Amino acid sequence: KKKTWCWDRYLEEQKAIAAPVKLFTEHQTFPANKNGFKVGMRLEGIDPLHPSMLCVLSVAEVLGYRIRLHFDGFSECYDFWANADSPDIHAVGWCTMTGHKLQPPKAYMEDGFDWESYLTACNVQAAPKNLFKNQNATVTPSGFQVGMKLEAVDRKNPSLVCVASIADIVGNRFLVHFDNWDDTYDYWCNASSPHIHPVGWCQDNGRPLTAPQGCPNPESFSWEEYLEETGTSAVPGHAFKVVHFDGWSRKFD
Ligand code: MLZ
Repeated sequence: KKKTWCWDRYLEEQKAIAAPVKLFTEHQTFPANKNGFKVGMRLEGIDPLHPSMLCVLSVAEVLGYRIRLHFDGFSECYDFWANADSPDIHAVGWCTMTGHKLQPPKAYMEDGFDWESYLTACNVQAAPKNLFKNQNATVTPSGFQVGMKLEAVDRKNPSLVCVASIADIVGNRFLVHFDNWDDTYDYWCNASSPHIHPVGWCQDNGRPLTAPQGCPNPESFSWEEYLEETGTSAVPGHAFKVVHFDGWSRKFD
């Protein structure tokens, strides 16, 4: 007969100890730390599968410091979990304020969407502004500008370092987009991310660089020609923060 699995016996068998609760942040402690979000509240947030898009979301479930977010008008299968202090979520009106396009609920795609009439029509509340943390990081990472080029790890295919662009900047984070690929490969990161490198890094380190999709001669891709053709510039080397890992380090100009 199969015994039911339990932590106490498992730890004993493995001669292991549980990581002490005090090592965890309040965000990871469950379920003691409540957050102020309530089911039904509306907000704006980044679609994890399309990180370039900001969408109309509602709080579908609250569990400790976590909230389940739902895309208004879409199937529940796209719901996702976020921490209450996630930098990926914003109060109603944030897109208008920052000049971002807001993806409306499905039924509103053709017609105009505006928050005020939507909230009234649905008889729902916007999540209060004071619930949004991490919204004050207005220090833009110096040296990074939208449109600048860099070399970045494709996090879905981590063996590839590819030609990429800065597609958006919010607070201290920016959106890495891969040239001529769709936005499902995009990701948000900051200047000290280990996944990003300045133009020329692959060459300097004897690593292959993946050219933009559809590049006629990917083998003979040249940054110099590409920057010239596209009328763009490279993110300056000094913008990248040097990151040291155990056993290796890298240095930039
Ligand atoms: N095998 C994958 C690679 C995609 C690489 C994209 N890098 C941004 C494909 O061809 O879909």
